[in-house]
Amino acid sequence: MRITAHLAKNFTVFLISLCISVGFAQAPVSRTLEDGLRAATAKILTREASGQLHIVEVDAQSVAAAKSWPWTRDHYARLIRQLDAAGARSIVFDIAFSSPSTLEGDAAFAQAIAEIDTPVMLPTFTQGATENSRRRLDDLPIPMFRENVSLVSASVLPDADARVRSMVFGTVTDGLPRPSMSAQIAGVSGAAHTTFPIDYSIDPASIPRYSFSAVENGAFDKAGVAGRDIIVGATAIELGDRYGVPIHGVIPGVTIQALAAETLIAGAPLEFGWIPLLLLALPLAYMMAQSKTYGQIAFSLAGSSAIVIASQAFAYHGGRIFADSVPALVMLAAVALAQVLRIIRVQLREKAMTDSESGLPNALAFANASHAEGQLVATAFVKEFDAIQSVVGKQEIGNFIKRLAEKIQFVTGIATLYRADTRMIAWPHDGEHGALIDQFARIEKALMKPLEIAGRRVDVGVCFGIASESDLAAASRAASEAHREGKLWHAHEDAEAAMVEQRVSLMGELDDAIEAGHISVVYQPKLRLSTDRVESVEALVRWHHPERGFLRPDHFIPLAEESNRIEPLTLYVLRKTIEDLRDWCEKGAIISAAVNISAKLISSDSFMSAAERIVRATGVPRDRLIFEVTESATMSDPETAVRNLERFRELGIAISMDDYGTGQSTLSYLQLLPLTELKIDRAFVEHAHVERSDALLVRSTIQLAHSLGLRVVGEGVEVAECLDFLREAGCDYVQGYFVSKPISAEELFPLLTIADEAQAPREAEQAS
Ligand code: G
Ligand code: G
Ligand code: MN
Repeated sequence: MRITAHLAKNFTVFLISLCISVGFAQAPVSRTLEDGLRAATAKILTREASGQLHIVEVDAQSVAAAKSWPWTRDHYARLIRQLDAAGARSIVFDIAFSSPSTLEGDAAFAQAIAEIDTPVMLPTFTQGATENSRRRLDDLPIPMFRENVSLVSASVLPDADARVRSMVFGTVTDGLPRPSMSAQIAGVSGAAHTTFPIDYSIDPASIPRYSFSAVENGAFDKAGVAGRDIIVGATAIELGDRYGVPIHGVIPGVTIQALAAETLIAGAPLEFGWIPLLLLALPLAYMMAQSKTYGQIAFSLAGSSAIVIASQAFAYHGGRIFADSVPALVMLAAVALAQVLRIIRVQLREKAMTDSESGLPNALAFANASHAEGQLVATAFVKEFDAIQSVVGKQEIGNFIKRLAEKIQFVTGIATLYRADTRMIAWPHDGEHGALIDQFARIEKALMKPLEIAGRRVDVGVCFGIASESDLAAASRAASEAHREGKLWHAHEDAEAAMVEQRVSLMGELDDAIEAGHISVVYQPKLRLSTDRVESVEALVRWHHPERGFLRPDHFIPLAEESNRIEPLTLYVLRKTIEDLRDWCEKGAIISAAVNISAKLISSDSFMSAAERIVRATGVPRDRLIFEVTESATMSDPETAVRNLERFRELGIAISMDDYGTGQSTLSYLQLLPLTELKIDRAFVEHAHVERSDALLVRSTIQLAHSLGLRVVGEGVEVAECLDFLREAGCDYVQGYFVSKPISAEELFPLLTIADEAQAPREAEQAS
């Protein structure tokens, strides 16, 4: 579909260009350009005359020597006798003999013609009877000369611009067809009144010349004349027989006749017209139509034109073929112009689809992008946009949007984000709603760390909108709605309906999933830096859904929280963890294990008592079980939280503060809670070894935690440098992909330290 449309568009451009060039071929200006081009080529590719043709010129010197003008014709008589004696092959006169002169002179010439062996040719001219008249008068030599000569046509026909470019093969004079002088000399025949172009690349100076008076007096190179064709004509300026021609300026008619004859001697040229080179230009133009940049177009146009002109020159010089190139060049220029216009249009279109501040594609670009059926669209709405703008300044706002987009891109992995509106960034989403909501949560988390804009740290709050069928406007409205309601996200009605359905069905399956064993628990090691051993782990839940495949906890934990299914799920994880923990302890491992406890459960009495029952029934070793709670979980209702956490403490469960740094807790607040451990959030740890501000925060947090008697875990350690940094900063434990990914209980056990082995370091530590 696209390809045919593309071809059709190309074809139209071609057709229009072709019409322009064909139209141009008919225009007089085309002829002018063509003549100019031919002249230029002829000037560069000059050639020598054949040497067969010699000129005897009635030059100024000869006229001066004769002392009177017109001279009497006995001069001609002496001339032809000399030439005959020297063995000339033929003698042609480009001088009119149409009126009588002196009796003796004329008689002497007539007699000489009759007596010599060399054939003599005299000219006939065709002239207008009066200026502007169409009737033509034929101008023949007087009868007494006509006896022993052949008559040749010597008419010269200048073009409209008074330049002589072509010559006829022959004319009809006095009712008889006669060859032109040049056709006769070259021995070429052609139909009367058809013309051939004179080859002005032949250098007139290479035609041998003799002064009339010298020949008449026998003072010339006789051997040089033997066997040659001689053409006699006037070159003296005062005799006036001169015409304008291309390249050589104004030259005597006899020289034109000689060049015309030389043209035919070299082989009659062929006029091929403009079609062959236009055909050659077609594939070149097609190639040019593939150019994508101005540079390519210029290069292609120059190259194609050079090929056309070189072909023209080669045909002319090598094959004596005259081919016109102007229509072909016009065709190339037209296609180049069309291509330039196309690029300009694409650029304008791109400009219209780009947000000038941030350089991101805009809403128009979103509308023009192709979207899969049923694709969702998400928008992020920047809260307090005006305040941010006044802080970073108007000129940095684009930069701000770009940085924000990068952050979202980093979390979502989406290739193209759009600036849907001043304060809104949008992106398409192909998967389920649930995954999108995970993304929102992760973006929100990533933005807990301020953005760095022009040296300023900017706190950004966002909320989100979702709509289905790529309805950007609906998604934007939904995001505004979320903002109004103070929620993290809001879904447009259609999207909401689909989500509710998905959620209900997923949560309906959760209970069965536990029963069916689709829910499992994996453990991510926390490495203790003082011993370089794994002495603690975090339990992380996994759901292997039979149809949907592996579901991320980020996806179903929030759903479980909302639909009151988090309690049974957490109790399941707790039971499983305690089971494994006891198993490891019985085998002598030094290990503690942490379970994540959602905010909701901390203040839930039913969860409290259920957890209490399990812990009492199984009797886990004191302080080997840890509950990880997040900062925000405890802050909504601190009193209840503190009371409940105290109850866990009494059961011998250690409390760890998860994701530290992403909330707003203060030192005094931390003191309220019965904590054992502080986990610094991944967002700060990840780059602490390269980013100064992060390093500072991590160091001061470690100091603070130590002063409160807490041990510190650094989360999200992915590289050795980061681990080294934390060790140097005094961190107690590290967790992250560099140490290990979350692994199964079976995979974990070999990594653990068995009590006997660890005896020595343990004792040493206690002693200190
Ligand atoms: O490892 P992972 O991608 O699994 O964890 C994603 C998020 O889900 C983490 O923030 C983690 O705290 C949370 N999570 C994992 N398992 C549990 C669980 O059993 N209960 C709760 N409440 N959160 C969990
Ligand atoms: O929020 P909580 O502390 O429960 O987070 C655990 C989450 O962190 C899990 O999703 C786990 O897969 C992830 N995680 C653990 N180590 C790393 C790490 O080194 N890099 C990254 N990017 N994620 C990690
Ligand atoms: Mn955790």
